[in-house]
Amino acid sequence: MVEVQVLREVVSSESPRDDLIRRERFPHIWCPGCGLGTVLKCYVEAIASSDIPRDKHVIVSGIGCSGRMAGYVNIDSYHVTHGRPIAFAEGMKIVRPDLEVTVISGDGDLVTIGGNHFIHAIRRNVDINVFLVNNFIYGMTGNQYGSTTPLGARSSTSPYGCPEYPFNLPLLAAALGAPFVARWTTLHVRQLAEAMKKAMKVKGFAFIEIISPCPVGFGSYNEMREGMDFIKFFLENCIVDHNADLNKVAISMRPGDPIILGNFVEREAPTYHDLEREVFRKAGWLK
Ligand SMILES: Cc1ncc(C[n+]2csc(CCOP(=O)(O)OP(=O)(O)O)c2C)c(N)n1
Ligand code: SF4
Repeated sequence: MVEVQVLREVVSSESPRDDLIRRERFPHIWCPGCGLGTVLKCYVEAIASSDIPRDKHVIVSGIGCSGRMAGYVNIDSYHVTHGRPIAFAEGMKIVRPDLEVTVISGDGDLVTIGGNHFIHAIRRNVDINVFLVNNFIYGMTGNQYGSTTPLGARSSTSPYGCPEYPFNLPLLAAALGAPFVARWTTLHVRQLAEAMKKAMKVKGFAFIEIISPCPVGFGSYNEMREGMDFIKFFLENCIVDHNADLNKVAISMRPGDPIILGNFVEREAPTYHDLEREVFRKAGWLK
């Protein structure tokens, strides 16, 4: 009873970013200790402090706990089929280049089922932001392992340890030519919101891997049953190194193995939209 009362008070209290949040949809679906609320907070802070008008921001999410993000942000938002938010966002940006299109979704959605769209959008340097929430597992559907689950980590489908090597996502994105590549955790709130703001300014594919606590899913299989267990783990194991050798930033989630964070790549490269316009000009379709 006391908990319900506290929840009501939290839901009814005001926040300076209320206009950017769909409060009528609260309480949200996320578990206690989940990192997704912090990701939402950082995203609305980045929107509010960006110099891009609010009605130009668009969010696209796929399916999963992380995929519910689009439902809570009070801007034009799209909740699309599993694995397809990047494809959807690419199409929208091509038709409406004036929009600031951001994909926020999970690791399962964006690089396991949706991995093909991820690599091709980066290869083309489509001008969108992709903020991937990595909780190392398929949270919503019962904690199966996916392409980011660390080698040896337990899940409902790997009770004796995951037998696969995970993606090293900053290395993958950088190798494909992304002009902006960063990684932060939900403990690093200020750096994460700043990185999101930077990403919004980048011309081209801007990628942030957000390491996020999932105490109810990944944590329950790997002895981190409380949100605070993750926060403590991040405090003890994260190292910020903007110039890190990206060959060495794979995550094991084993105590003592660092999680390397930073804004790793910041460079300029012609975007798909620039190159397409050049072709149209040569063909005489544009002046
Ligand atoms: C085509 C299709 N396949 C499978 C599913 C079932 N499904 C829904 S959410 C999900 C996992 C999402 O995992 P992730 O993106 O990591 O998000 P999380 O829930 O961990 O935040 C799956 C497999 C689906 N909805 N559609
Ligand atoms: S299952 Fe994990 S990711 Fe999903 S809401 Fe719960 S803590 Fe968050």
